[in-house]
Amino acid sequence: MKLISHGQMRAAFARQLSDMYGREVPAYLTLVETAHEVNENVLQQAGAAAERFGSIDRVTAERHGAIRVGTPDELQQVSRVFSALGMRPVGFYDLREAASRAVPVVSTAFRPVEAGELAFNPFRVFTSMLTTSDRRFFDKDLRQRLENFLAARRLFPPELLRLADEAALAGGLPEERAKRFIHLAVQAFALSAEPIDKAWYETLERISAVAADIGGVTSTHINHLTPRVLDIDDLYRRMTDRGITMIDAIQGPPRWSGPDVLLRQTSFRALAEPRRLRLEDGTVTAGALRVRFGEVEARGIALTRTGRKHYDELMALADAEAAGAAPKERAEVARTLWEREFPATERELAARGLGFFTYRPAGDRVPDGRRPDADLADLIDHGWVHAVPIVYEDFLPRSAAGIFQSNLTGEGTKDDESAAAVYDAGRLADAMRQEVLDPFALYEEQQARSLADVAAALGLPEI
Ligand code: OOG
Ligand code: NI
Repeated sequence: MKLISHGQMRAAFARQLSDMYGREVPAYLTLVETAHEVNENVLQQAGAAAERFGSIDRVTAERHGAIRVGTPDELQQVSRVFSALGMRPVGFYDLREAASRAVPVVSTAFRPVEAGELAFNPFRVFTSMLTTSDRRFFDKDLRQRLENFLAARRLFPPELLRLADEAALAGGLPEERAKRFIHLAVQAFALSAEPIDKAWYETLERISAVAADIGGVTSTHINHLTPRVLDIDDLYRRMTDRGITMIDAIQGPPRWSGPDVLLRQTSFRALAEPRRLRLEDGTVTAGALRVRFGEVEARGIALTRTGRKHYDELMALADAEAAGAAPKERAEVARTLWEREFPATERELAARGLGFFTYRPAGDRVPDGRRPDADLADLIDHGWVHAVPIVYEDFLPRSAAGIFQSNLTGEGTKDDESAAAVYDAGRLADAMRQEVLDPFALYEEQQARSLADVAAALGLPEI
């Protein structure tokens, strides 16, 4: 029987999730519409250059979502659902340390890993797990109550998990079952109409609004869905013109004259959504909670470990130089630093080993009597190879913390006297019984494969 592939299911899931989220959060539709306008505009002005980091079809369909779960078991179930969609856990982010406000979660991102799958549909989901055993946030009593509450809820119906496992095993699902799987998966991330225990929610909210959003309710929900845009500064202006209040800064590298690297993101503050609240006497009233928001992002070249180190150092320098300054001034300080310190061309990023590229032998090279050398900078400079940037497919812990924080109203509480519980990639991998992949290793492999092909084609030893 013909199977609907993981990639086809992922694309359908992303589309249907987007439809649902648009119905739930109309401001998201404004964001998508504005993103389309911006992308159209860039495409018209820049032509082919606009597609340097992916085809316009890919970029137009591209979204990332975010979800939050409470326990290792829940994370394991999430990983089964995403396996069926051809998405693997990549990267480990410790938001507990990256945020100044209380954000008691650690995260990974589920995404496709192969270039062909990413080009087909790059849908990814930033997935956070509550760190219930971190004593800095939850004392013994609260941890126990929290774990009891979480153990009693069920995020995913057994039928969904059964279909997920079947898809993972078979490499896809027959059409009817694929449709059923996608329907159930989308529903699992809808905002629930179940009444929320107000006192319990508020108990957790005093620790952190994120803890309340995760452990104060009986289901999970898609927390935001982020379109990709080709000019995020233009989008920021257009949203502001439309009367939507954005957070005060664009996260990530500054706008500058050199190549786009990594990831730039911005968001608008969570909107009040009607939720039903159960009071202590059992009555249910209409209330409102602000947890879901809108975010948009622009993506650039993936940096190597060395490139990333350089990036992190420049960010720290910008912070130090702009300490106490308003966001606009900080952006200006960062821009000046970048213009002075960061490689100004793709060629320099490639030759200095700071950015990831795929290489192929140049078919159009005019012979000049030279022999190629197994040296990358030399091959680039003498026209032996063409370099195509590898797009950054992951997230930035600091930006993620900024996005989380911009939506928290209170500081929350964190006891700095207690020791942090150890959560690392290995602990998430154990929970999921699945390796957490290292993003740098994925980009490295892709680049190395292309260089091996170049070496073979040019008759060179290893480059
Ligand atoms: C996730 C926040 C992080 C991003 O794009 O960095 C994130 C959340 O709010 O659950 O989505
Ligand atoms: Ni996000």
